[in-house]
Amino acid sequence: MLLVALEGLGEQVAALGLPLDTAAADSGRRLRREVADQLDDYVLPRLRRIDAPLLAVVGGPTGAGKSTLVNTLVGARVSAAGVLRPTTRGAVLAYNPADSAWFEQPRVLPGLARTTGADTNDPSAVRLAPSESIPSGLALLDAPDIDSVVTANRELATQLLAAADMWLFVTTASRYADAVPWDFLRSAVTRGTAVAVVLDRVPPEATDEVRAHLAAMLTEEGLGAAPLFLVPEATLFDAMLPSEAVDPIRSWLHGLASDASLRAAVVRHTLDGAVRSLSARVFELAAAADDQAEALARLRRAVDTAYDEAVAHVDQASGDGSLLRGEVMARWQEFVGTGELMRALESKIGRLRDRVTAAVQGKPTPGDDLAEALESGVEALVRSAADDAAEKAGTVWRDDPAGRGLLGEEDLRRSSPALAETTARAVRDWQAYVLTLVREQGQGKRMTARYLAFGVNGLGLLVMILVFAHTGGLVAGELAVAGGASALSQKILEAVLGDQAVRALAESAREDLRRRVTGLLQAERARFTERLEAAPVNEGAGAALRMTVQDIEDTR
Ligand SMILES: Nc1nc2c(ncn2[C@@H]2O[C@H](COP(=O)(O)OP(=O)(O)OP(=O)(O)O)[C@@H](O)[C@H]2O)c(=O)[nH]1
Ligand SMILES: [Mg+2]
Repeated sequence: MLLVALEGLGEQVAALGLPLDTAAADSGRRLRREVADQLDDYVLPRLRRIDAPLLAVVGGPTGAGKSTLVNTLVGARVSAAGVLRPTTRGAVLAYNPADSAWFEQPRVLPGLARTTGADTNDPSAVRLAPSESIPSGLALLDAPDIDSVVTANRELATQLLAAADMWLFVTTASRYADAVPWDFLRSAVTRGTAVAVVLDRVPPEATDEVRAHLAAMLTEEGLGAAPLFLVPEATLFDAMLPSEAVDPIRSWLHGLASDASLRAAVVRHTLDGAVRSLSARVFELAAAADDQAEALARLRRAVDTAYDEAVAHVDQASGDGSLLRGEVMARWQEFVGTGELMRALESKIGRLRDRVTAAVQGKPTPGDDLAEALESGVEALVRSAADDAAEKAGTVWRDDPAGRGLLGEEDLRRSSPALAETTARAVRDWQAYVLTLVREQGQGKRMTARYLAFGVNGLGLLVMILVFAHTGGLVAGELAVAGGASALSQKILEAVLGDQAVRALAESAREDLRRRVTGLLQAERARFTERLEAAPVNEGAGAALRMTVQDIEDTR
């Protein structure tokens, strides 16, 4: 049950995306790696083989005498000890031949190859040193120095210590107060790893004083219960200490190895501590995952606000007559003339037809100019709305580290360069669509004199004018002109096509324009949202992690 839950945690952690540069991202990414390593290097393999022999990793600073200690306990030079610092560069594993099935297969330290034979300093391999001097049920692993100037050493030592059921921590009487060993011991406390401490090279006259001092330090760091062994300074023989110098350590190890329940207790202590420390870290990791989801939502909100506003603005401005100004009005007046058109319409159609025929068919026809003026009016409206939105969303993203990370080198504070072109095309397509609508509505009326007088193009322009001023909202001066234009358009269209048809036509034209313009702005918005969607942030990841931890805590 616990194994299943922890395997699930491993999968969740491996799948957790932390792509956004939030405040918690760096620590989150570190935690993600640590949690994954602790699961893969120790917790999961240990749970899968709970009855495997106990693995005691001998760790500590360089020159402390780790290899010398292992050699002495084995009673043979299985690991080179030397004056060159650092000496040990690869792992050496000493175990009873009865336990060879456990250690010769890659169940323990699966990342390291097995070698035998002469001394090797290959950091990617573990050298196997089976020996009858090591009791069955327990293995000793000589590790490189933890504070090494050699990066590979430091990394291997860290990996080996992470895989340990127990640390046999070796330091010397002259160096035990150094900072680095204590950083490591503190991490053992955090991880809940069982620790025993060996203090090497203790001058006999200082034994009591040093023991008291070190014991006090251990207690202060939460390691008061750790067994503490002092090894007196002695002359070495064949790279080994006198056998009796390590008697207390040897008999403690033998006692541990021969007592299955004691061994199990050590494993349980370390496993329990590992799972507990995992839980705490996963909670922190979950907070980092929440942070990602929040940042994503924040960035999305900025984009949505900016572009929703742009859509609303264009929607409003394209219907409230704002477009019926300046150039458009000038072209409109050329197209219909002021007042006369209306009168002509009322007094049948004779003069009107002449006028509009000239307008529509002349070269260059005022109708084309008006269509063009409308096109550039819409284009300018869309572009300024898109520029505005890009400026707003782009600035929020620039000012937010998470957004900045998603933008990379890109600056999205302006609308895309292609927008002018796509807008012009969209407006032309809309105009063509309006003409199609007019043709459809004109079925059966095509031969009427009024229809002929305006032609499809002329009526189409009138529809467009109607669309651009349907919601009111004009200021007084403009109202007279633009409102007049729209009222006139409506009158003419109703006279030609009938009121019902005009209403339907204007509605369809309006809807189609709205759809196209919204589409243009959506494409602009997509420059931002595509980046959000490509970021592998799972919004439920934080909650899922917390649930899994709860599950693990309940099972434990
Ligand atoms: N006199 C004396 N020398 C020792 C003792 N322990 C270790 N040495 C010497 O100290 C040096 C370092 O010992 P090693 O056992 O290689 O130390 P280590 O901790 O394995 O060092 P690295 O492999 O570099 O991490 C060697 O020259 C040993 O001979 C001791 O108790 N007494
Ligand atoms: Mg060594």
